[in-house]
Amino acid sequence: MSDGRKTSVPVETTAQAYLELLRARGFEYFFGNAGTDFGPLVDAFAKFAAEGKDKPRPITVPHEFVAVSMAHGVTMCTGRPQVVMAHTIVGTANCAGALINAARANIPLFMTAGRTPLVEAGLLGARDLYIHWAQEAYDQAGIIREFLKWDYELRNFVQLEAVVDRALAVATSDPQGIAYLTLPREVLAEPQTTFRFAVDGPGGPRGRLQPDPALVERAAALLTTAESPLLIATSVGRDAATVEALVALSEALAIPVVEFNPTHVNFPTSHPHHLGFDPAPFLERADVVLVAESDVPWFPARMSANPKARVIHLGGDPLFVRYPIRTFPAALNLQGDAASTLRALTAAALDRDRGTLARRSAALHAEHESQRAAWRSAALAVQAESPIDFEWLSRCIGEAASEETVLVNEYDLRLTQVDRDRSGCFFSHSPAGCLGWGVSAALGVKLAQPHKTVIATVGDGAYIFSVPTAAHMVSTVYNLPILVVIFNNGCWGAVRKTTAALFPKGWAVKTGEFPLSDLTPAPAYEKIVEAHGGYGERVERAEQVRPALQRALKAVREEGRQAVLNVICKRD
Ligand SMILES: Cc1ncc(C[n+]2csc(CCOP(=O)(O)OP(=O)(O)O)c2C)c(N)n1
Repeated sequence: MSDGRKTSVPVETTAQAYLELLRARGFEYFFGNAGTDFGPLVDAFAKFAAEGKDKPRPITVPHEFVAVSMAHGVTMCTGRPQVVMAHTIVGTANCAGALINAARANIPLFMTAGRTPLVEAGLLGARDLYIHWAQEAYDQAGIIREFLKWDYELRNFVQLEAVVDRALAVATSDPQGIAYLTLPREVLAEPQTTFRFAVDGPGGPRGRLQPDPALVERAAALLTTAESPLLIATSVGRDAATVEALVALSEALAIPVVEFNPTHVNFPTSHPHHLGFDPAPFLERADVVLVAESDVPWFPARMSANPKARVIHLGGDPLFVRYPIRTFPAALNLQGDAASTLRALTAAALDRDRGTLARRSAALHAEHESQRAAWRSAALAVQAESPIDFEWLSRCIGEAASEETVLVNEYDLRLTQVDRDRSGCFFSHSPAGCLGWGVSAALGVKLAQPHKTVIATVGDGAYIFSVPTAAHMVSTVYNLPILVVIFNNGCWGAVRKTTAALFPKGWAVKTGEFPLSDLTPAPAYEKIVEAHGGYGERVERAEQVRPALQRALKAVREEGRQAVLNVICKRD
């Protein structure tokens, strides 16, 4: 908690003061993609290095999409916000897709950008290059404002501490998101002598938002008396404490849990109450549905919920107010910290006769077992097929994952084929799904947790979107060996599948031609990593998958080299 203590440091410029402040506020990394606006910061970082100050550590990232996605990756496994800095309007534009991902995933992020010099002459840092005129916009933050919680421009040195602290407070308050600050060159370059600031920053802990106790009681009564309750979770595991709370509630009332499009481990997959990833079979009979941090608990166009079901939504923002349209039925909206809400629900649960609960739990267990048997058979049925099936490849990755492995999935890994029991052993793409995130997010995870083995699972499409040269270069320079497994089906399968689903008897299905979705002839993706000194291998036959994974993991774990497996898969 802040005790208001102040400290003073000698500084020569505002930029140096800014870095001192970031250091004091505990920022670990500074992901930068620099331009002519960065001069004062480049110089300040050089001074920092000469003084042996290693935090925030500057990380040079040669594409902004990679920089933001790496910061996303660090924060999703540590919870701690990072700083990214891009170059003026153009760098901000390159960040946009990754920022949309971070915003929809509620990643707290301090996003900053240079701002072309304000004045045309007369101040240190004034315009002196051709680009300095055209790189000014009437509203730089407007490029991405819809996905920000807050934006501001640093006007002068006097407000430096207040502005940075406000950005941090806003970004980390629930629901968490992005604060965006522009930094004019003259302000950063302005000469200073001393910087005096509060050691801890203002404001004590904000605490966890508690749900309305009266609503908790009503929800608990509904859940307790339900004959066929159902719990659907998507991102509730963002906070590891919530997983335990979810297990306790599920066990107390024998409620099955379905993870629909999970972004985190929400509930251990081997728990007998885990009933997979598709709510459809359970929705029709469920009389009470608890939706836990799930923006889309089911697809109304494809699955029908029991029209009489009482639906309870819980989470920091159960209405997802930033989504223009989202109208799932809601008997109750429990707004509040998810872990606290789940604990309160468990505590408020009424007595239910033990016989009923035991019978229900046994039925869930049986269903759980038969699901697993079916999933296993589905993978074994295609284990000899080449081109390789996604199910078999996913199963082999699941087997190869050890206790200390983190899977970072961008779409293609089949969740039914991997165990996801420990919090933090799995992350998936943002609900916004701007492709290219997976490889860089995995680099962020490796940066935050160097002792872990990190495997990114991506499609060939997603790999191309990930700006591979920039990502592999950062991996080499900062010693971040990860394994990337490319599920290479030679196309944008999602585009083909949705076309076929829309028009099952249409021209594309009839002719077998799906224009605008083909990614062949494909390059030898495994050679790209080789150019970066990494281990690359093309895998064409099903029986090669397991040994190839072992070879690649050996390169990563024992040789400290990044690796890419280009696995030739069949099209759906
Ligand atoms: C930046 C961006 N552009 C386009 C899309 C639309 N899109 C969604 S999935 C997909 C195909 C992804 O291809 P791949 O990664 O190879 O996976 P596959 O669908 O083949 O399994 C595309 C193009 C997107 N989500 N993001």
